[in-house]
Amino acid sequence: MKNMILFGPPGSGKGTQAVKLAEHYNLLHLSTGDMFRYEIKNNTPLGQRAKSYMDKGELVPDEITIEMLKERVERAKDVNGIIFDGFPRTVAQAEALDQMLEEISGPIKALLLLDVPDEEIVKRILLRGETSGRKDDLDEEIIRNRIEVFNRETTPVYDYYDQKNIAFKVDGVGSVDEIFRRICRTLDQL
Ligand code: B4P
Repeated sequence: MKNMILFGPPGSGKGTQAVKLAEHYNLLHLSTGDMFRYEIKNNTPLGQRAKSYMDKGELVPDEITIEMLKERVERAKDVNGIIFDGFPRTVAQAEALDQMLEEISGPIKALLLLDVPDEEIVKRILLRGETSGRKDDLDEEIIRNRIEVFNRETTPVYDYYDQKNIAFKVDGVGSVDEIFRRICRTLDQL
């Protein structure tokens, strides 16, 4: 497996599974959410711009996100492959990703959607909010806005890769290890 996308609504377990998959398949894990949180923690100009969107549960504008990701992908020339976590979240980001991978390394081999019902997501994120210190995890209204943004702006990304016959759905409810095994089974069959 070379380059792949871990896809799904907020709180579907992308970050959780990406860490395990990166280790198992020896891939570089790139999470745009983690990158933004790092910039915010260090109070950089990029972090200051991203924070206003993230706190409301909105997407950070494409031009900021694509530029930041491109810089990281360019630095990753010698890796075995990349697991993209939380990117792309819009069709414009997907098109930009395809273009940058064409220039730099191989194409996306698979997109895996972690399928989790809305009510389970709200429960998980509120629970994480008790310890994460993330403003976007604390307020149910903001969490529901993140789900709405996902349904409106991000789900078309699934169709974009489905048209290329490389989009797969995995049941995202169950224990972390069960879900990990489901994802590996899907990937190993490719
Ligand atoms: P992300 O950091 O991508 O955050 P996420 O969607 O909340 O997390 P994820 O799905 O990774 O869930 P996790 O494994 O942590 O994005 C945050 C914000 O950044 C976005 O709202 C946006 O503003 C901005 N952003 C990021 N990328 C962007 C982009 N490309 N374009 C524009 N804006 C962008 O799991 C969640 C919780 O569930 C955890 O507490 C975990 O312990 C728990 N959990 C995991 N698996 C479980 C299981 N099987 N059962 C029960 N609980 C489980």
